[in-house]
Amino acid sequence: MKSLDDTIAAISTPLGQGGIGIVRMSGPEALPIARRLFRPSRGRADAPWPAFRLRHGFIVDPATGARVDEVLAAYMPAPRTYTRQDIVEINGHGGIVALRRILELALREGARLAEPGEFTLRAFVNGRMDLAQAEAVLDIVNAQTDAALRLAVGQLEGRLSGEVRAVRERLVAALVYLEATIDFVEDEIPPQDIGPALREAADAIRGLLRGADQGIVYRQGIRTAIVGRPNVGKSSLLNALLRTDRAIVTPIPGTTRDTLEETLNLQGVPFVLVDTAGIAGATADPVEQLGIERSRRAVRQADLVLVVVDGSEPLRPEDRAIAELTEGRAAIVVINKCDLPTVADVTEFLPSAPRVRISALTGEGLDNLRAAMLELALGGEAMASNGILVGSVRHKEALARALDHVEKAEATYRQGLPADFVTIDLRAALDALGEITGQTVTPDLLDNIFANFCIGK
Ligand SMILES: Nc1nc2c(ncn2[C@@H]2O[C@H](COP(=O)(O)OP(=O)(O)OP(=O)(O)O)[C@@H](O)[C@H]2O)c(=O)[nH]1
Ligand SMILES: [Mg+2]
Repeated sequence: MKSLDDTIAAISTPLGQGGIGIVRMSGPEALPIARRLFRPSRGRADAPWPAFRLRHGFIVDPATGARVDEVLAAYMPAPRTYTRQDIVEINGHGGIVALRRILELALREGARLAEPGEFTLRAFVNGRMDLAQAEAVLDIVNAQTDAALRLAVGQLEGRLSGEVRAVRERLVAALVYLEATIDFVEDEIPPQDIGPALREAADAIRGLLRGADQGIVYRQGIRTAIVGRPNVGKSSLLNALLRTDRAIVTPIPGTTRDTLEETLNLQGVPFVLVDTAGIAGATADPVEQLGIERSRRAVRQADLVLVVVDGSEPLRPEDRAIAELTEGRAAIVVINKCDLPTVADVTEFLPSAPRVRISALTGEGLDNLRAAMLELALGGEAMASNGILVGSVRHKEALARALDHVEKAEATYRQGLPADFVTIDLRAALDALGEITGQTVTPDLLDNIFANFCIGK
């Protein structure tokens, strides 16, 4: 793992032109480096730097004395900071060139460029937050809807961690008792029934797992591919759902040649809509062929497929070929152009999928389509407003493993097997739960988690 004692620096605001941009430094050298670069507009440069206050001044290249930017700078001494280390933040004008210059100067003066998520990694390692909370920081940055944000903030506040800890404490108490019975002769410790504690722990984990599929949906969204043969109205449907003219629509088959993605927020669930090139039978056009290959890939990667057919025409062999592509996936048959007389007979078409008749042109039926999409995504339930929803596949997987071990421990305990049999599973369950909060975590896992962060966070 990277050294935690280096002083790291990064541009912490998005790249591009903005009103302000922030260069952040964390580590023991943050203040000395800042002192070498910063000239206050008032007071002496060598006077003590006031803590937790914004100071106005200039960043100056110490080698040339040239002014680089006019800034507001703040020094936050350890330990009451994000990383629990000394932090200096320099708020420059948002231009990317000036921010890069400030960062370069900080690096030249001895800082090291921060890796993705390294500030938050330090916050975790230095005990300011546990792992689930650190991951919540990433989720807050990435939240696409209010609901996803609410979940992430709840997790940052430690609600999931608190619940997981409570379960761990129960299991630890049971483990301590069992180990005592192994280590001491029976009559030295009062007998205790740990059955109820194991059952309660299992119930609590089951409760967390129950909401996990929904939580993951809110957090990660639903990849929704819109597929169909050319000209059935896929792009029109995308536009109608988004209420924009995002995609080009023409009466010419083969208008959309590449996939196009846009996020739709339906009651807090982010649906990543993917408009695709119409899948035709045989085509000689190489561009069209590539587009069609992408459409097939979009179906393979989708959580949900909207299979669009033109209701004003009989179904064609291509429609059936497309239907076959969706096998094994959640799909909705969207019968479009219902403002025209209906001709298509869809009774035999993807018989197990729900079907919705719409007109992308007039907007008719779109409410039913939205309802059907939500139904498939959430199984008909809305998010519990105060419940804890596990929103990450990683957490869900760890919980499932923990539950498995607790159930095994319960079974061996009830069979009256020697305590060692039970403690093996209790330890494994504790390890699995510890992966969520970070109490038991491997460096590889940490690297994996923090690699998803952006630099400067
Ligand atoms: N009457 C009627 N026409 C529609 C409807 N939806 C789309 N159209 C028309 O159908 C034609 C094709 O629409 P697009 O949205 O471009 O179809 P597409 O499936 O994206 O086509 P490709 O990109 O070529 O695969 C356009 O002329 C649309 O105006 C509808 O609900 N009713
Ligand atoms: Mg199109």
